[in-house]
Amino acid sequence: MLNNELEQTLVLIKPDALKNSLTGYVLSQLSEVHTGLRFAGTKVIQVNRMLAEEHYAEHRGKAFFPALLEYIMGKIHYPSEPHKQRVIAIVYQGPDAVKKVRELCGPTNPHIAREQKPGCIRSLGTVVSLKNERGEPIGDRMDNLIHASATPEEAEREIKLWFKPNDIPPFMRAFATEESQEMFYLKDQKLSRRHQTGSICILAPGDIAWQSDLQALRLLVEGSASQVPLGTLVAKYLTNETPERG
Ligand code: 3AN
Repeated sequence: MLNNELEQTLVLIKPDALKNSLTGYVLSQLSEVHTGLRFAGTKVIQVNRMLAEEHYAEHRGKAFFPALLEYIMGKIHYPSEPHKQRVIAIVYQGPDAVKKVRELCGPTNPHIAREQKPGCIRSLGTVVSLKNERGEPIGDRMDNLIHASATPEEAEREIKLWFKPNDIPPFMRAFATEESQEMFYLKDQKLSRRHQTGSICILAPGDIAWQSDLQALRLLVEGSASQVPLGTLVAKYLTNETPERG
C-alpha cells in the first residue's frame, strides 16, 4: 500500500442484495459523502466455481462451503435464470477504506447484526438453516448481502483475485504492476508458454499484470512451486469469458 489515500477494499454486492433491489441502498450507504471513499473499479461478474472457491478458500472443507459457493454464484437466488446470476464487484479507495466499509456492513451473521448493530447493511440479511441428505442440521447459510475485505492484507489478495490492473485507472492502482514480456496459456488447468488447440490466453506480451501474479506465473509455468495457487492467478481471466452452465 503506497499511502493512506490509496488504501483499498473489495466490496461485493451479492446475489441476494441484487434480487432484493438493495444495490442503490448499499451504494448510497457507501457513497463518498458518507465514507469519504471513491470508486477505483467496478465490474459485473458472473462468478464461476473457480473464482468462488478461491475467494472463499479459507472456508474450504467446512459444512457450509458448498452452499456458500452456490450462493455467491447466484444459483440460490436465480436457480433457473443464469442471465441474472451475477455479483457487482467494487474497489473502494481512500483513508481507512477497509475499516470504514466493514463498520457499515456489520457482523457476518445477520441475526447478530440485527441485535448488535441495528441499521447496519447486514442487518437486512437472512440466515438459512442447512441440512444434509438425512435432514439433519449441518449449519447455516448466511445471506448477508455484501462482502467487504476484513484487513488491508485480505483486500490486496481479493482485489488482485477479482480485478486486472486494467480494470482500475493507472493513478488509482495501489499494488505494483508489471508488463508481461511473455505468453501464458491455460489448458486443462496447466500453464504453458505455447498455444495448443483449446488453450486460453491468460497474458500476452504488452499486457499489464499484477507483479505478484506475474512472478507466480513464471514459477508455475516452469513447474516450480508457487505460494499463490494457480486458480488465484487465472480466475479473473476466465470470468465473463464463456457462459457458466450447470
Ligand atoms: P465476513 O464475510 O464477515 O468477512 P468471513 O470472511 O469469515 O466473514 O466469511 C465469509 C462468508 O462465509 C460469510 N460472509 C458467510 O456468508 C460465510 N460464513 C462465515 N462463517 C460462517 C459460518 N460459521 N456459518 C455459515 N456461513 C459462514
